[in-house]
Amino acid sequence: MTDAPYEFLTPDTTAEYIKSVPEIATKIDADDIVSVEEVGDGNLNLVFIIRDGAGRGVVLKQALPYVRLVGPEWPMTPDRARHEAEALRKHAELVPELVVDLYSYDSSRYLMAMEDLSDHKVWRGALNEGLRHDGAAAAMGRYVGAVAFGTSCLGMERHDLAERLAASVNPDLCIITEDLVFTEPYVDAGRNSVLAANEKDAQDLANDDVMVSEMGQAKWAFMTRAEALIHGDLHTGSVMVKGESEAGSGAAVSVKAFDPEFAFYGPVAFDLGALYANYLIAAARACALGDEEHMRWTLALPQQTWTAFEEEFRRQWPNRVDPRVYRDDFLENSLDTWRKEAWQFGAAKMARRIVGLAKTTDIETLDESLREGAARGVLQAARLMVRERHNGSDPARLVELVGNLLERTATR
Ligand code: SR1
Ligand code: MG
Repeated sequence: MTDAPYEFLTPDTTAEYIKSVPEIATKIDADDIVSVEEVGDGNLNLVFIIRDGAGRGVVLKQALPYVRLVGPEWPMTPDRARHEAEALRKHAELVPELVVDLYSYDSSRYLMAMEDLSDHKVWRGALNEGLRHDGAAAAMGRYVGAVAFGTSCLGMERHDLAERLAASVNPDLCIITEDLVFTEPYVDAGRNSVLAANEKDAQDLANDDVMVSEMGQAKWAFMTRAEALIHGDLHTGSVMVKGESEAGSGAAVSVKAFDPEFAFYGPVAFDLGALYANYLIAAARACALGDEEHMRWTLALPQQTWTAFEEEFRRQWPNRVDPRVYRDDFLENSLDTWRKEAWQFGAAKMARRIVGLAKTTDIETLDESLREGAARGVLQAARLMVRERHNGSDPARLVELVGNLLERTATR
């Protein structure tokens, strides 16, 4: 489905556009633009960073009516930009310091203006460089916890919730996830690819009855459980981090989620699983490169995210809108369910990034000889996680379970 044609931004039209929108005209001097950079390295959109002579900047992001990664032959509703803008606004009501600041949304051109975070790094890139941002995983756990509580029936009045839920139905983007994350790694639709050396690993994954059965459960949860307005694509490429040192490492002084175009009312643990998966993929890279220290650091991140998530959710719990039947047993059951589901969704996200469309630079930029073992390790870790989650879902267990496996499968 493509919506009506609309004007696409070009480097030459950004200044004129900025002048026409009062919310951004004050953020930057459109008569003194010194650079316009197209930096859209995601799979879907156009992204420009515009700077003026005084060093101020804004980001303009426009949804194209197709999937950029593939081209116009894969049409995709640009209304995803509205979902992104609405999720950013709602999430910013809850944790403004953990979300990129949205200045304006233009529904006629599916175009957002937002703060320039050029003094931050995309977390995936930082992880690939071996940089550490202590506290970033906890910040994202707190973000997921605040969103889980604040956008659910625990944190919202029922009419507001129903209206928000209805407006958040995001079928085209959800279908991408249903297909690419939960289905195609097991039933190839012609979009899968792996190194020749990993073909048997991909076959073993697709033939793994336990894994496929777990993916059926996970897909069902994704398609039916409207728990909260989740981010929907919370991988490390959807997080910006700023370290305390110039080099960009050390304690994270700022951590911001962005790019929630896949947002919808879905299962809370899906966002946790996305984070876990991408931490473990970063660990596979570090292991392949023989960077034991960075591997250990990344393997500890799931636990940091979970702990902060749980703390935030428990902190909010006394404020629930209607405590009549949502008693403490409900809290404990919910946390138990999400703790376990985070492993399952994490496994789904790991397998898709190795076998399916839209892979990660963590693995893809490795030399082929190293990539073979890293890819194998991630796939085997996913298969182990769907089994082991039933034996204890404390994410601290992932350190040894996944760490040992990655060491065994490495081809360095
Ligand atoms: C066709 S879009 C491919 C992927 O890019 C996004 O980041 C989502 O993860 C999606 O699955
Ligand atoms: Mg994205």
